Amino acid sequence: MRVAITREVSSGIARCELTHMEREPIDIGRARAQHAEYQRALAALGCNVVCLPEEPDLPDSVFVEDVAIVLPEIAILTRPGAASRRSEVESIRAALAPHRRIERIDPPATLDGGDVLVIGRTILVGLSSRSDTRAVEQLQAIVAPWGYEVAPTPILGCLHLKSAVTRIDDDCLLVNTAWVEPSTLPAMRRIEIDPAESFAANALRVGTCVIHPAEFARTRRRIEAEGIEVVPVDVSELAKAEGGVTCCSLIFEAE
Ligand code: CIR
Repeated sequence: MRVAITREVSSGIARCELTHMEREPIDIGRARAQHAEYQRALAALGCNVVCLPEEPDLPDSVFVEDVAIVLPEIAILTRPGAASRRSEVESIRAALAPHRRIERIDPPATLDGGDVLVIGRTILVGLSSRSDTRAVEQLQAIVAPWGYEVAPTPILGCLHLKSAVTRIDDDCLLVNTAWVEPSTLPAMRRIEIDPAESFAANALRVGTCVIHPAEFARTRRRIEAEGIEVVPVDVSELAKAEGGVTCCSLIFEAE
């Protein structure tokens, strides 16, 4: 069974963290409707969606990806780089506990799941304003028993590694080369985003399809031209909180 953990959009989302974006009014009703559509897309792609209740006092809590890394063998709770997000961790621990043995990143290290990209036995970790080398060292020690190598990866000008690069097929990355230097990535087939669509590298692979923000039609055509099926979802309101499609779910296989 494929599980997708999500969380309702917080009524406090207007107070979200912003790093590279100007604050714009967020229409909460629209954000919730888009989030519901996103969850329907996950369900249509075979996910058993487990939606956690709203956390009014945790503005960014819809972005569950940042709080945990779920590997087939173990789950690792992160210590988010933004102090305002650290209380998001406990309810995610409870949601993951039935499915995985759980470890955690300890202070003073910080790590956001948005900086973590797993490619086979390589775990890339973006060195961002949220994730540091102490977290890289801790993560390496936690995952070493299963043969994973953690690779710190510099990024420039974006929030998270997965703002700059995501995996869209077994052998293919979707990349914004303005935000990550391709030579620091594993040698794989690469599709570059359309340069007019800076935020288009964040795609969510589910099975053989990818969920991708509907507004990035040029990049979508590039992905489809490579024979990959795209499910466009409008997440424009959540994007005002600096979130993309990967950050709204934690997807893993469970018994
Ligand atoms: C934050 O700054 O933490 C949130 N406003 C956005 C987090 C987006 N998460 C992600 O891309 N993984």
